[in-house]
Amino acid sequence: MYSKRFEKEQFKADVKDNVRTLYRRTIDEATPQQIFQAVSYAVKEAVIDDWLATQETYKKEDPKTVYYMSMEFLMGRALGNNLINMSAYKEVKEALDEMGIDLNAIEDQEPDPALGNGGLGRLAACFLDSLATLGYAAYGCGIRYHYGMFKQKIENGYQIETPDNWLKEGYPFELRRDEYAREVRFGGNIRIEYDENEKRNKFIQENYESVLAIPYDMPIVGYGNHVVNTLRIWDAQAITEFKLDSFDRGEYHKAIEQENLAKNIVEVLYPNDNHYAGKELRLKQQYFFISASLQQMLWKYKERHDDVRKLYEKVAIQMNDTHPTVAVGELMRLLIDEEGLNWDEAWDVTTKTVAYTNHTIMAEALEKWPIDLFSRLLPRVYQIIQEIDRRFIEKVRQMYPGDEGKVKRMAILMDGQVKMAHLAIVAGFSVNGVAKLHTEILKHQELRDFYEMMPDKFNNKTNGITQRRFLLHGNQLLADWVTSHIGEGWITDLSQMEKLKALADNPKALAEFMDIKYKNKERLAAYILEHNGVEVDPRSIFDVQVKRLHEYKRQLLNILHVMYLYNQIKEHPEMPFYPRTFIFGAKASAGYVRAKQIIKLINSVADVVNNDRSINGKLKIVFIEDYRVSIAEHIFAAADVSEQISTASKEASGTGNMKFMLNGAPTLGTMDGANVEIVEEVGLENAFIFGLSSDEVINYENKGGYNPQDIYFNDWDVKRVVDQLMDGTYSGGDHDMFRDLYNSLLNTQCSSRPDMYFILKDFRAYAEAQKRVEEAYRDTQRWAKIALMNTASCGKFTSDRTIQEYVDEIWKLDKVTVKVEE
Ligand code: 26Q
Repeated sequence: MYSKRFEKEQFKADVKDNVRTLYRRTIDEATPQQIFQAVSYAVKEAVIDDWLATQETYKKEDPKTVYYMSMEFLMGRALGNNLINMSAYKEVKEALDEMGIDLNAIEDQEPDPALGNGGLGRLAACFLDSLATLGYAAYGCGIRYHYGMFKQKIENGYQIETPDNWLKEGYPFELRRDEYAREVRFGGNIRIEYDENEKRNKFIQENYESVLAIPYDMPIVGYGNHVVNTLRIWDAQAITEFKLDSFDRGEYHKAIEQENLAKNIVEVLYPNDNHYAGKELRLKQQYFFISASLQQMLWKYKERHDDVRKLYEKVAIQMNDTHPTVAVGELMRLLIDEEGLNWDEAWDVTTKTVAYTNHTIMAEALEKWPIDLFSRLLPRVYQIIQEIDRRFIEKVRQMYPGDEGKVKRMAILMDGQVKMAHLAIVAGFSVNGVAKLHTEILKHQELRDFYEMMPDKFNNKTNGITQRRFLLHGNQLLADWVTSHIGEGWITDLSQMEKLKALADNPKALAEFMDIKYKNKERLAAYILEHNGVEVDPRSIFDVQVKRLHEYKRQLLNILHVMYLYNQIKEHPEMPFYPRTFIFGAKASAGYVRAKQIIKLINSVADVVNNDRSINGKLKIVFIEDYRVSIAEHIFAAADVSEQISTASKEASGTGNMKFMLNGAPTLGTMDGANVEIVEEVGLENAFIFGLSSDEVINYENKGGYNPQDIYFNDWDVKRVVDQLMDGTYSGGDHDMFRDLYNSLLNTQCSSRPDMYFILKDFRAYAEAQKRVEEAYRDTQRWAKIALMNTASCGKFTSDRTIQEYVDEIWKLDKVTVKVEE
């Protein structure tokens, strides 16, 4: 559009050149992967100009910078997104067309960089997109896992994990920066030595192991503004070259150990989502990237400023959940031990620099590290945390004399554990939840003591998503249609979507809108036919639940309801029933047995139902293998119904819900997380809400739960589907295959609280809400209006809005404009 660099003939020549220099081949001889690499290098070339210009501007203007610290960045593919954000997608598509190359096929050659699990990691990626697009100086800091989120295969209905070797072919959009390598030290002991010159104690780490952290930079391209920020992910390398001529046994062993440490530390992303596992290697990963990032940050700050006491004027550090919270101790260590500040000075800087985002109230997700492990691995950081804790408890006792309950509940070090959330709250100048309801629950339930003591820290930042990836790239048909009606302002100002409301009663516009949905459904149907061998009818209702598999997200409720519908159809073949396609996509953490059983159940039900000719294809069930960002973009575009059915109070926010809404799929859901705010925006008449409220759930929980037998014995439809878990209907006669799921719903002996997630309790309400969906869908006009109203009302849920709030209320960044010659 505006860029000379994507002038067609030049671009074509560049691609040919790249194929030649990279592979010594002509374009006709090149494989699709080689063409992908050649195209990507041509794009990277253009990106680098803006990248340099941006860094130049930052140097000149010295804006305040945010460091977004996260163990996860679920970026998804970069090629298409970079082209979109450089406004070069259509030019490049044309150029490649003229060479007989299909850009979509080339995009498909890129592995999904999946350096994250789910919501939290994808949120980080959306935030980076918005930060660059809004023109704020930002670094994402994370880990260059050699293996990202595992690839999921479904074999015989079961999930099989295979390694995700995303770096196998070489990743064209990263840049190794050896010149910025840093040393990170683990273990050993601390010797205290009095320094006569400085008149203070020095803390010297001895007998430690160390690794070299090497940064790789990835460009984060802002939309249409020439801003290119940096995602800096750290790789590890052994610090001493392995000396084979060393005959010193001690050194020899140490060399091997350090070699192993370096090899292991960045090997693989832990696939737990919303679940804490106290693995030593995980803590090493955390400290590794935090120490390297903070050293780098301080070094950069000191390049231009001589007083680290004023660090907070130029730097904000956001901790994405507690995973990077060791940053509190490490920043204190660097300020005291390396920069020579005294405790009070260092504490002042730290507590004005770091801020914390909480993403969950699930107890099993809270990080609590065993003190013996923590202090052995990070002896000096542990000393510092002890002192933070001592001073904090002193303050609690001052404020609440005699209330030792408070001390026990609020201490950072308690019962042999380091409670990372407490550390993050005590040190952070801001503590935020990720949706209104979630923040309220934090303030008044989970973190009540902290909220009472320091209410000013607490604030809400409702999550958002980037419309550039999830509409402009993922749903080009709808994006073009929206632009044809309201112009392209929505791309950087999603509130403009509101203008579409003028079309809500315009039959022609509604027909166009639904026609686009239909085309997207055809695209997904073709994918399903190819990958699942299942034929689905694009005229059926596409009812979709895609997200990580977790009991609280209640995929089990969904599939039990499908079983119920199947029973209904079989029993009343004449009953009017609008054809439905239930689409699932979900990875279960490798060690989460019950989640894996639910995947098996979904596939088993699919097998029976999809092959039952007697129901005339009224019901189809599809499990999309290896759900990930790239396929997600197509799924959202094709969805009619967005399943957001978590047990109320459990889903902190959800962000998939927003992606569905953007693409015109109404929410079928509980009043949980950001669903509450979605309903606020779109209106109850354009959503399908059911089930217990979060207050009701919390009340039951406080009473020790409810008795699912009351429902089981009183609702025969419920009893029937629950019994079908045990009677062999979906297991080829095997009565044990789903016994554990059955027990989880009913049996007090088998789980502390049967039906912990209120599946049976909410079943009837869910079935009724589904009935309302069917009714609404039958009325084509009415449905089209509901769908359109969802797209038209999604303005609030852009991550641009979220980031602007973080900037205004937490980070206080300066806006930057990058000028380049066109
Ligand atoms: C912790 C310790 C050890 C190993 C793994 C973990 C771990 C890893 C990932 C704990 C939690 C996570 C991920 C949490 C997550 O994705 N939370 C989701 O965050 C989204 C963005 O705010 C919300 O929309 C979702 O509601 C929330 O579930």
